[in-house]
Amino acid sequence: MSNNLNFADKATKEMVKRAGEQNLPTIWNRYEAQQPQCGFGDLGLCCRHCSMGPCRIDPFGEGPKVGVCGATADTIAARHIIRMIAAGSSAHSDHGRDISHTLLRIGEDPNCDYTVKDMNKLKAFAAYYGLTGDGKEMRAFAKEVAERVLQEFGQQSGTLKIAETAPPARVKLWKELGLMPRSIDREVVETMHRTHIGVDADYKNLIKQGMRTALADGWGGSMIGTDLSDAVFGTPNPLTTEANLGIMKKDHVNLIVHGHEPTLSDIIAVISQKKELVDKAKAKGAKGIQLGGICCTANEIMMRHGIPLAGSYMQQELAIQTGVVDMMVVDVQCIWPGLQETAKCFHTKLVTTSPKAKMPGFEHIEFSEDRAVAIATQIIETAIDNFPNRNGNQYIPDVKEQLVGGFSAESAFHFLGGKYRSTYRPLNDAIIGGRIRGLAGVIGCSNPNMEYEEGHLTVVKELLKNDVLVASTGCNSITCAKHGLMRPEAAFQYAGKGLQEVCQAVGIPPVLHMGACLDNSRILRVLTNVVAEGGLGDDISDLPAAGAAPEWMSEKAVCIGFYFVASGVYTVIGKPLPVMGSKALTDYLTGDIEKEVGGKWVFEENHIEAAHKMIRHIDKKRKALKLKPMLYEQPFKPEA
Ligand code: SF4
Ligand code: MSK
Repeated sequence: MSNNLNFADKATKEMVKRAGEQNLPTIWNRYEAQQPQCGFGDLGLCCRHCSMGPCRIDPFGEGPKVGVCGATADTIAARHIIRMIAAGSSAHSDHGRDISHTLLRIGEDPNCDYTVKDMNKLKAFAAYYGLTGDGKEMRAFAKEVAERVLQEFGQQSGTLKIAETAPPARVKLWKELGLMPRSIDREVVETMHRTHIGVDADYKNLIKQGMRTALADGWGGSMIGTDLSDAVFGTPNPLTTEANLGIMKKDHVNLIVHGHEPTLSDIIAVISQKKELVDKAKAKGAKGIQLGGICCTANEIMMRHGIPLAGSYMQQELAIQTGVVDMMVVDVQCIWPGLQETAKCFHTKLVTTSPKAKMPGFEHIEFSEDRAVAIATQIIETAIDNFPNRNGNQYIPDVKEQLVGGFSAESAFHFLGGKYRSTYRPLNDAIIGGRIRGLAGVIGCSNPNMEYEEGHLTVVKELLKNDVLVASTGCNSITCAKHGLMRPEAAFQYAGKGLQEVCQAVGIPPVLHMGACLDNSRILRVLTNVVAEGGLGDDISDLPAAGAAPEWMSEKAVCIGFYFVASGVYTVIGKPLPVMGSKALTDYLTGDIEKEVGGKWVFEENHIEAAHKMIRHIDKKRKALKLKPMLYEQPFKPEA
């Protein structure tokens, strides 16, 4: 086994130890079995875009410096990274498209199981498109908005309307640079076209298209997905719940939802405590039904229903290895096909539900929105029926932690504005006055290539200590929740004095859970609202703010990073992007790109140094804005 097994999380530590004793498969074993991984791939120097290849570039020795077609390391690495962006943008944007279709169904089908739960949010969203809904009843309005927003995906002229909600200075810059996304699907298609053999070979021109494709996600597909999810399922408001494997109950039917899209899991959350279903569970010998979530489906239903978080990305098979998961039902993204090998050793039923994601060894119960309640009921009943099939190999780690989660761009700062006033003024004043040093978005996955959660926890704690308020999404949120960083009292334990005062005054934790990885668009909104509130510059790139994904792994994370960079954010990741085989491309992404878009990439594998680089950047922006010195002494004082 790898020596990366020093887990900060006691539940994971216990379960991985048990897995070793029982010879159960884990992600860490599979990672170990892949070593050494391909160095060409790691550096971005392999290409298989045509059958004259595959080609690889020798970065050090006397081997070839170009592919069969003559493509250089710069071209190959740039083409590869923007294909990663296209995949990430597609994943988020397809999710956003599906939610748009749910809204359309609400508009067209009088018997639809969904409704618009937050009409104010829908109206605010519709206003971006000049739609008021005046005189229209709910369904007609839902249809009108859905039809308009669906044009954003496939329109043949103009640019994305929703991207114009970025700060005006940013929109102007994008227009000058030719970065305004034209339509969501078009940018992805054009990226695939340009990276076909014999098309675009200029690395900067490729990256420009990559950024436009990423912006089509962050300020397009993801933002539409987040806003319409809020309209349909409800805009989150802070609530209290629990996180980690210890949320499961031995005497209950445990049903784990996993993936990203909340359309099915939201209905499961709504109906799972219906008397008929609970009675059925009791008839099978259980005391009730316990829902829990993994990955971003977990974040979605935690934010809106308080359903506890069972674990993050890296804990998906460990949940099954407790022996008490009667069903794991999955939708799309971040689900390991390898779960089937674990499930073979237990009674757990694995169920796929999306026609886009079938997996060997999983039962398929296809979800369809026109029968949402009926299918969700069938799924819960199947989980209940499986309860008596448990075998003796059961162990739930007695580890869980409380959290306050469910902050949206509206609710987080409604809080900061006080009970009756929704305004960003107090937040801006706290930054201007030196109580809060700056803002950080810390987000993203975990990866077996580094010590699990060490990156997230080190970066976040170092930022808090230095009075940086942290907004979190995705699996970083689950990690922060599991480690007690999302309890309001956490400010007293981890935050500097200035941040403590702000958290205490408004009753928020120092790390704000802002949702799933789709919901990084909420962080874009927060930054936009801070700019609009005034006093901190005209653009996102003026703000004392930075972003980090210390343990990233997915193509979505690459896309998210690029849309933050293209929005003007200093963006730090742990393991470098697979571009290091091209010095020119690496230098550009971590250097000169900042002169063009105001943001850049930083690769930093030392997590303390990663946090310090973010703070140095925050200080540089504070200085440029001529803000007051910090009110209280700061532990990290960058050299002058
Ligand atoms: Fe090789 Fe060029 Fe084909 Fe890529 S596109 S596989 S570098 S010949
Ligand atoms: S689930 S993309 S591991 S954050 Fe969104 Fe977590 Fe990353 Fe998947």
